[in-house]
Amino acid sequence: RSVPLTRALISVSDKTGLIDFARALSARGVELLSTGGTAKALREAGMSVRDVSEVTGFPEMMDGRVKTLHPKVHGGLLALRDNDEHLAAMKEHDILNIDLLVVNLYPFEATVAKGAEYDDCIENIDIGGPAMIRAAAKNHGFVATVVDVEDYDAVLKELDENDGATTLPFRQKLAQIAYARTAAYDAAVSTWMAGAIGETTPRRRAFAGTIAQTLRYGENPHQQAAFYLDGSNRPGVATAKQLQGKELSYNNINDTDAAFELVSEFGTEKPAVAIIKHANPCGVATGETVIEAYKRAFDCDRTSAFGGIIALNQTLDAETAEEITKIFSEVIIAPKVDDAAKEVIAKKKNVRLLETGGLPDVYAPITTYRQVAGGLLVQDKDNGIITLDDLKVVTERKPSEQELQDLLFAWKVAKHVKSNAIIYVKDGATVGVGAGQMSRVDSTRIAARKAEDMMEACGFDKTPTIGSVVASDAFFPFADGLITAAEAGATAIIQPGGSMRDQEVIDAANERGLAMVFTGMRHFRH
Ligand code: 93A
Repeated sequence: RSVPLTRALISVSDKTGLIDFARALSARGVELLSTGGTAKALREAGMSVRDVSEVTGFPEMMDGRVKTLHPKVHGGLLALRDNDEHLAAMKEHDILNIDLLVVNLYPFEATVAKGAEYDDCIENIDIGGPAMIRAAAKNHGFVATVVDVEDYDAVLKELDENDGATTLPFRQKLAQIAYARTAAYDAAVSTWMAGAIGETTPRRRAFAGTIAQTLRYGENPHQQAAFYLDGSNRPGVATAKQLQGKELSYNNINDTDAAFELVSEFGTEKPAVAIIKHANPCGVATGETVIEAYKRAFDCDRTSAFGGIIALNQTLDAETAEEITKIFSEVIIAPKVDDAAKEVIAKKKNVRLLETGGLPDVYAPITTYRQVAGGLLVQDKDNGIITLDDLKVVTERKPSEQELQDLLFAWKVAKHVKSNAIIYVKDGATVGVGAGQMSRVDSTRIAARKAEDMMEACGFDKTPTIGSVVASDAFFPFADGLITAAEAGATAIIQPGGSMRDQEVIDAANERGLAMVFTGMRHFRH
């Protein structure tokens, strides 16, 4: 069904491309109706346009809160052009048909993103715009709805190909886009409000996203993919400035996020570095200097670090950049990169370098989503914190001061490792990471074996796990995992506790002189 385009209502906050588009519509004989600011812009460009207020017979009022909310507008958008009663109502009430609606909404997401005050955000919730969009999109049998500047050209093309009319498939496509926009808009409002009033229950949250980038492909080259921003402006891969290198891929974004979220756990008190492969850390370390932290993280698993993603919690300096670029890395992300470091990295054209401007508040309430067939799993982000006071010593021997510090370090890392997660740590650096195994004892073995490999590769005089501490993301169901850790040289263990066989595990620790603490909290990550 083709509908000739005779009249358009244009009401846009983002006036990009407006003049050219409106002029092209005018040139095709389309009458233009507009709201205040839009009409003004069009008149200034020398176009003739009718004010919506003239059509409705009502002035725009209440600071513009009421501009288009009027039966003359909504009747013109909603009337079925093939329904005699609708046509009679139009005639009786002097309602003009509107065949094209061009609206882009008050910039709510941008207002939130720039950190505006509560009242300013509220004022930027568009009411009339979404109402018109929903009305026009519902009536796509007759009305075309444009909500995106990027679709202006497609409208002109459609008109040219159809003798000044729009076709039903075209209007359907636009209607689908229109509802996606109003849904995302309201989700953004709801998400912002949740944050503004401190509502952390994820039960009634909607996904809000605006597209940031169409990705070349997804996890694999045969999958299509895109990257959406949630509007929270959280420092990290989504908001970082890319200083150099190729476009980020789907996997890069996923891994870079894992890396930066992990390293952000360490604040900025002491330099920390995390190296990530396939969303799991293959080395995490603190150090007195950034380069020291990097070297120690690298030594955890030099083999896996190749082609990894490196995250820093502090400024990347030239010395560290030199060290990092000795091997190939996919991405480097840091709060800041100093000029000398930029020059060093510039020599490696393929390395993607990201600057975030800061660290996120890692304990801010955030909702996470995971799709399952036929549904969506929604939960609070794992923001569990364990401090010294929460630890319960369950063995005869108490951990030493150094062991305690390392246990807490290992526990922090464990939260970011896929289950079953086992992390060996010594002096503020991981020395073995066992991730993603179906059996906990396998994770314990793998991490220890990798550490042995590193003894040879790095020329250490003994296996790095000797004298280390171990974190387990969930309880040891049997003593075998703990025994394996003890055999690898571990001296202390941190784990949630809560197994039916806790006593067996505690006995095994005592027999071997290990110290063990329970957290009472687990960190599954799947
Ligand atoms: O405050 S509103 O929710 N009330 C309305 O009745 C209304 N009608 C259109 N905002 C309203 N609009 C919005 O005004 C449009 O969605 C558009 O973003 C903006 C355009 O205003 P102007 O033409 O004055 O620049």
